[in-house]
Amino acid sequence: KTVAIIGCPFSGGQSKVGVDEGPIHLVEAGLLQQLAELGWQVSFDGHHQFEEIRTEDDPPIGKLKNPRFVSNVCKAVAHAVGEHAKKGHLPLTLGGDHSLAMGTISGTLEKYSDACVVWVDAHADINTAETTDSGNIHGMPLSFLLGIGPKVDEFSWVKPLLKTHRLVYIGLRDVDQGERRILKENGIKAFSMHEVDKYGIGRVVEMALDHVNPGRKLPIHLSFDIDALDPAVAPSTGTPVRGGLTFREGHYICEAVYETGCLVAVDIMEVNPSLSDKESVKQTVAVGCSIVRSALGETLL
Ligand code: DIR
Ligand code: MN
Ligand code: MN
Ligand code: MN
Repeated sequence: KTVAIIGCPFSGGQSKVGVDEGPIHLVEAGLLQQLAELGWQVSFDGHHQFEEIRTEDDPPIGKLKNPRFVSNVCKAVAHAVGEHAKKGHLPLTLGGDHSLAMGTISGTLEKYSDACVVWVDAHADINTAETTDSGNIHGMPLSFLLGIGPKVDEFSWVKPLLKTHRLVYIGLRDVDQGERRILKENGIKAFSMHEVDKYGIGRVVEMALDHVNPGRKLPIHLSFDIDALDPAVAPSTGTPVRGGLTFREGHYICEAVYETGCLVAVDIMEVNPSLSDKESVKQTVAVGCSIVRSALGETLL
């Protein structure tokens, strides 16, 4: 079994500097050796260099910020993920901001057209070019993947191959009005922190998987935004929201997804080492590594 590391130092999908340093810190913290110790063959040929495909002039399209740069980067990432997946490797994408998931999930769907997505996040990341307040594309990747909202020429390469019933959320607690409407109108299943409190994480993960993957036969793409975790657990991230997943709840989700045997791709996103003090950064990077280890089979016993 081979895990292909796709390091994506990219921050163009949101406005805070530093999230592009996330993948560098995760690798420097020893993530690759840790995965090797779990028995994985680790393939890594260096972080992607996206500056080369930055467009000179990238004015907003409507409200969308850095649209050409985000599009070019995600297209390159889709290709990288797709190629690794076709070799039978498990692509592990290190972000970078969550707009990158437009690329990673497109890549996964190239190889596994029936893949489902488990999206772990404080946010729904399903705004459209119309509903977005911020214009930050990291709040929008799912609308493009699902084909919801107005078409944007620049993103025409993103095929709307993801079906609403193949997407499930865990951890939501900061969902915009427009996003609430989209979730409702499209019948998209979401387990917010309210459901985590009500049912406990064990039942929530079981219900989430029953929804997107009833027979546990479909490939699973796990997209994990570190801000799903409580800010006390993972403080160094661009848009922290209190009332998040505990350390164990976050790890449990990953362990349970790994146990299905269906996992084909993982994203770990939004670790921003330039936010908050040195200890907090160290803690957040360490949690990012351990979340990934749980998703790739680390057990407690
Ligand atoms: C907000 C924040 N919903 C937006 N989204 C974030 O900008 O669309 N996603 N922070 O991770
Ligand atoms: Mn590679
Ligand atoms: Mn996100
Ligand atoms: Mn988020």
